[in-house]
Amino acid sequence: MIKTGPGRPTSDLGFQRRAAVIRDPSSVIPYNDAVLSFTTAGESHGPCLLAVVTGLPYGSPVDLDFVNEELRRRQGGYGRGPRMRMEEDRADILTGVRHGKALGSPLTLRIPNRVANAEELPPLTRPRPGHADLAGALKFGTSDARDVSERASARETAARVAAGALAHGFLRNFSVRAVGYVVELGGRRAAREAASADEALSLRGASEFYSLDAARDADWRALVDEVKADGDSVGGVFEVATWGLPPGLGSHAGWELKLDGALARALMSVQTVKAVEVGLGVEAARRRGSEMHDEIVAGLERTRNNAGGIEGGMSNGQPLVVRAACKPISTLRKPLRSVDLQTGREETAAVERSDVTVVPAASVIGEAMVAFELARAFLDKFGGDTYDETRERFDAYQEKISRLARPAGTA
Ligand code: EPS
Repeated sequence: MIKTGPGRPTSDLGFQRRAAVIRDPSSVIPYNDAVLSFTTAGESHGPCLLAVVTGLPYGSPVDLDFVNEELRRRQGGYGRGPRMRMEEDRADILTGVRHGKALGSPLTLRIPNRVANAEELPPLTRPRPGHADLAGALKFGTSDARDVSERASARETAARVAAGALAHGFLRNFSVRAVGYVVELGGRRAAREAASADEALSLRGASEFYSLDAARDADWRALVDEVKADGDSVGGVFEVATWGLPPGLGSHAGWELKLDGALARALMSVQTVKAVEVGLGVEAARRRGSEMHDEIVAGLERTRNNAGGIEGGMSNGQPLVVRAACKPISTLRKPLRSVDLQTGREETAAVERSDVTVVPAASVIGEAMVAFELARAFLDKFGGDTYDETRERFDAYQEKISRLARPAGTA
């Protein structure tokens, strides 16, 4: 018997290969058929956006309606800019699916852009503070930051949502459901209690800000209107809660295998995000151990969930709770100071069409990124070549852990 990856004894060659790839930090590169992964391609005003997903087992049902519903949600939320009224984001599948099921080959999703005028856009020479413009222009040695902003734009997140919703659709077959919602806008907090995914979804569906507290909408709307009238922008915080996650996803055995590390990286990579928390997050630093840790009681239940569903880099069977803080969007109608890269003179920053706030949209993007990372960890533990193999392994594991949770001597 060979020991591979995180302490997993196996003689199964498929598993051996998967574990070897996971152990390699370069496993985040796409086009690896043993690990669920995705990459995106496309510019904000190019012909289309693409997401290429690899590693979805053969025979997995592909729920394109769910993908398109999430794409529609990403375009919405109060505070979005005019571009969202010009686009109608819908994905079609170019490769990797037959009769509604994954072929186990690279799966390509395409979202056409209606506004596809990248070639006609003027140079962007006055970098916007907060945007990728200046760092990217310096990196490439160009005075036209348009070459950078076309790709740095949050328009790219449409492709992430498509890939994430595809992975989320896969997880939903195993009763794992992630719900992203806004918990704070411009420093004003919303209530965020929900006992189940169904309750969270129904509360969220009532709010035009995708919060669990529609009673907050009027106040937040007034805030966005005020900020807009000032030519300014506003940020906030979203949370993603996931119900139904089995324990043991991720691993304590290596830094690169930890689930919280993977989630933090995925969320931190979203365009507006400046901070990520798990469970109590920063607040944990202010508590004593006795006030922080979640006691374990009979049936392996927990008295509370301050850990946010992750201990030792692994899911622990509690709902997973992560939060991300979004900065205010960096394109301002009343622009900040900048320097023209062609003349070297101080000028005001470029003003581009933009949103006042993207926190509701960011909650959709965050949900997609979380779902994708969870699906990757799920398939690392249970995956095989086919959907049926994954299901068999998942069912056997569920049976095994339910025996552990039963007190000795009970049936
Ligand atoms: C976005 C599309 C963009 C912006 C926004 C998000 O479209 P356009 O630049 O044509 O108006 O509305 O981009 C940014 C927030 C950014 O910083 O670049 C989208 O599809 O989400």
